[in-house]
Amino acid sequence: EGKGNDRNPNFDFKSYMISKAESVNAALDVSVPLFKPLTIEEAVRYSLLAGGKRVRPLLCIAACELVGGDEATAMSSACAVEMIHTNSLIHDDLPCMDNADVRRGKPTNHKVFGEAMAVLAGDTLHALAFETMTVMSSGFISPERMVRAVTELAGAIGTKGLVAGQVIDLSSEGLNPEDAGLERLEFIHLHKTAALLEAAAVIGVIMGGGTDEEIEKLRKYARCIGLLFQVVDDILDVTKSTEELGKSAGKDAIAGKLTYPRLIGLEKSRELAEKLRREAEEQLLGFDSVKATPLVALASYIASRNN
Ligand code: GRG
Repeated sequence: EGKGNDRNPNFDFKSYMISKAESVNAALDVSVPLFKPLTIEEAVRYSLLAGGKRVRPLLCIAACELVGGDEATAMSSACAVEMIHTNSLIHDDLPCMDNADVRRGKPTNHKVFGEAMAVLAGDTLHALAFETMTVMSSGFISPERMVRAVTELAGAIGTKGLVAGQVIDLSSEGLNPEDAGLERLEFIHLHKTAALLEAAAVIGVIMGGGTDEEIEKLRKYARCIGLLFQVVDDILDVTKSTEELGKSAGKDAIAGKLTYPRLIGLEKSRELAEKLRREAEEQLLGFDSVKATPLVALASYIASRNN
């Protein structure tokens, strides 16, 4: 399990993921040095280095490598995308949003450093993302490509991206899931989850010197795996809650969260997941099949994860 795939039987995705995550973690570590007074840098490092899966940086690097670029060229952008992601998680967990106590297996940022510091840690990551990607990449790529990449990342955050998804998500609270509709659910996922994955992939292609056509293929690939991630998440919510009824894993399903199985049923949700995985893979057909291997494996990993 997890070792190899059809096109490249010797490819081990788990090892690939771990080794990329290690490079990203090392780059993130040096991107936020500790200055005195310590609190704000500590708060930033606490969440940034808390050990997420680093899917977005991996996607950025793999997309860059797909079109012939290398890891080093994509690294600062990969870190920038992860900084924006961490920023969104810290703010999402605040009492005025999701009011969450635990994130990445640790107490949330505001639980440890207080709400004011958590807001500021998020703001710091937002600024640091753009500083990191622009300062660290100058000399690697043309100013024109850099501007395009910055525009792409900015676009994924605001009212065309994360913020839009969060606004609609917050305004859906208390709606009867049956009345909320599939369109609303898809809007939320396309903005809260897919938008930043799209930016990660597209920026990777831009850094690697890819064409407009390649950019759009990777955009579509990332949109599919973003939705796939959420459909699988919803399916796991249901299957877990029936397996261990009443335990915390199934809490959301029981509380009446808006999910795919709730709207279209479990069987149709599984079909949708398979369709999205296939659609994601199709976007990679025109590329060098060895270079596409990590991205094919990423789609399969997201489709078949079971916790
Ligand atoms: C200030 C950038 C910013 C945004 C404000 C708070 C907000 C608007 C949006 C919330 C966005 C959000 C929390 C989306 C959830 C996306 C998601 C699928 C999170 C889980 O991602 P994983 O599984 O987590 O990749 P790890 O911890 O592995 O990185």
